[in-house]
Amino acid sequence: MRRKVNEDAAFAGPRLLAVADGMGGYPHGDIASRTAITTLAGIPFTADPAADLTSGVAAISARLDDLGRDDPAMARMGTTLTAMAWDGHGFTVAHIGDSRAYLLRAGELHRLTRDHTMVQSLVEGGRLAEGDAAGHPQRSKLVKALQSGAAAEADLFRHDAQPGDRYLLCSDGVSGFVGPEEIRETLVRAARPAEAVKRLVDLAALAGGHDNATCVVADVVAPSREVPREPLMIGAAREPGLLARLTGRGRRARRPARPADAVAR
Ligand SMILES: [Mn+2]
Repeated sequence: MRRKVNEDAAFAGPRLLAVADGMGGYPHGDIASRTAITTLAGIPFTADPAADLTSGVAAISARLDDLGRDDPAMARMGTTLTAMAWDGHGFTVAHIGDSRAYLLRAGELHRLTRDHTMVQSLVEGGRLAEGDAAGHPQRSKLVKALQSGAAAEADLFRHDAQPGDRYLLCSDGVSGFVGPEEIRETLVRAARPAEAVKRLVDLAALAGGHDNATCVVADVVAPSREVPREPLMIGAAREPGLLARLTGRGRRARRPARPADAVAR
């Protein structure tokens, strides 16, 4: 089963990887996730991605507030956001909600982000076993999101990359239905990011995933490799005209490559 409206949106370019998932419980999650992705995609990233992401998150929040003020139906709409901005040696990560960023390095899967969910708080407080979290009926209940009329409190941190690293950003429509070992195996086996993306979305569907499943996979490669530069915008964020915004930017020693592949269903 799939939702009629895709509430996920994503962006994959040489300087920016991002996934946003419209928050359930209020209408217009698709507008909120699209606002997050198109706002970030419009930012001219500088040598200070942390500052860029901080102002980007503030700009998204202000835009959501404006939309909510103009139309009461949008007054509480919200979205998750997991975004990674490349600086030539690693990423600055901005994260709020329950979309996730993973790293595959030397065959091991590492989760880079912490879910802002009630269930995650229960797990950390020792009141719920980690293994019971994925099937918990309240697992999608967010304690933080980018929401119209609310303060934006995203986690912000830097992460060093290495050539050979493979990164996955995904919405809970993937991570809620495909277990960590399956994610790891898929990322290990896929020769190219596009294969991993397709397989993960297929696995989410096979597992009976009833949510939009969106992911972005990117490889970090050595500087000599020829890298396609065309950014890709998908899901609720697909709007021709914004696609070329990031091309020609970021001539750096290393960059996430091939470029990133992404798909949304
Ligand atoms: Mn979702």
